[in-house]
Amino acid sequence: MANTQKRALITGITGQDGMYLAELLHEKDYQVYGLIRGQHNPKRHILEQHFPWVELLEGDLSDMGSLIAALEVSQPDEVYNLGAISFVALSFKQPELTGNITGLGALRLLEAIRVVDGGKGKMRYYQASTSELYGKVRETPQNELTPFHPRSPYGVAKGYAHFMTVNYRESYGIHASCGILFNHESPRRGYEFVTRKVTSSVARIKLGLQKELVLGNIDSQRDWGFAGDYVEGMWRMLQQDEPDDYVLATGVTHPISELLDLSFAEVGITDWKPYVKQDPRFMRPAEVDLLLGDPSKAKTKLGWEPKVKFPELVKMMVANDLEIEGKKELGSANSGA
Ligand code: F7E
Repeated sequence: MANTQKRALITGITGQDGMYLAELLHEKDYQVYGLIRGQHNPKRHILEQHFPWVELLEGDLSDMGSLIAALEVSQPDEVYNLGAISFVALSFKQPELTGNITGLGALRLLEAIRVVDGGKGKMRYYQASTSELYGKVRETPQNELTPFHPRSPYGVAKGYAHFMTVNYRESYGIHASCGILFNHESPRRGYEFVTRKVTSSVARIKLGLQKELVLGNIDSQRDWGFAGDYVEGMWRMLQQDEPDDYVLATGVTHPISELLDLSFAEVGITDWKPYVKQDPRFMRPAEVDLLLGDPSKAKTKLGWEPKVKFPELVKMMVANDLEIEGKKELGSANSGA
């Protein structure tokens, strides 16, 4: 009997979205392949320990041959391109690298699909587009038709990847879709992003491990959702008969001050001002002031809706960081440090 198990290849599998998506696809009985880059990738052991059912393939978005090889080995029905230099602040410091990985990386993967799939139309493609494309926003809320005006090398590189995906769809008939995802967070979020920086610092302040939290511009507003909800939307896009582009967002925006209010309240601190400092080091050369997404197309066409609300998300992240930081403290106390 022919093997009907679906196969998926994920780039960026070591990130929060990659992990949630891998879990979702595993639950749906996919064979999951993950592209992993570099010698001694520090996150490799996390995947091997917690996701033993993922088959890791060595490769890099900057290396076309490795992408062709990964597609030939995995023969995926679905390819999710989540790999990127995704930290906006870093993209200002390393714009060329960002262009190469975040922008050209998508082109290489699309081109590899074109070559390996050979026009059979078997391999569907998901491109992780982003609300950073809207940048200096032309209208609020932002939807699929809102013009793009990116404000960082990251946003510009994502614009290239976005339009290249549309172009491969229109030129070669590849089932390629872009998810324009607004900020999405989780206990697996990297510590460099503002939500995790705040929740981990709040936990450390509560435990007496840190005195203050130093931030950049706290006037910006973001439409923050839960990453676990968003990967479901990615998957739904690739189950449609026709490829298309969709906004995934909550439809509610929050200032950073609200993130601070909720996070500090979780540890019983009502006035956070004495703990929070600002430093120009964390300011960006150009800022995205306000993002607010309109997810109505995803709701109507994909039946997708985010479940976790912002206060619940913050609660989940602070609780997780209290546990992690508490264990670290216990570890150092036991070692007599
Ligand atoms: O910044 C401000 C910062 O780095 C949010 C990525 O996943 O979402 C993310 O991009 C806001 C900005 O996320 C600090 O200036 C203040 O206004 O958490 P962030 P981001 O830049 O919105 C989009 C959708 C993506 O696609 C990206 O890949 O917070 N902010 N003080 C700070 N931000 C950071 N990181 N650190 C601070 O100390």
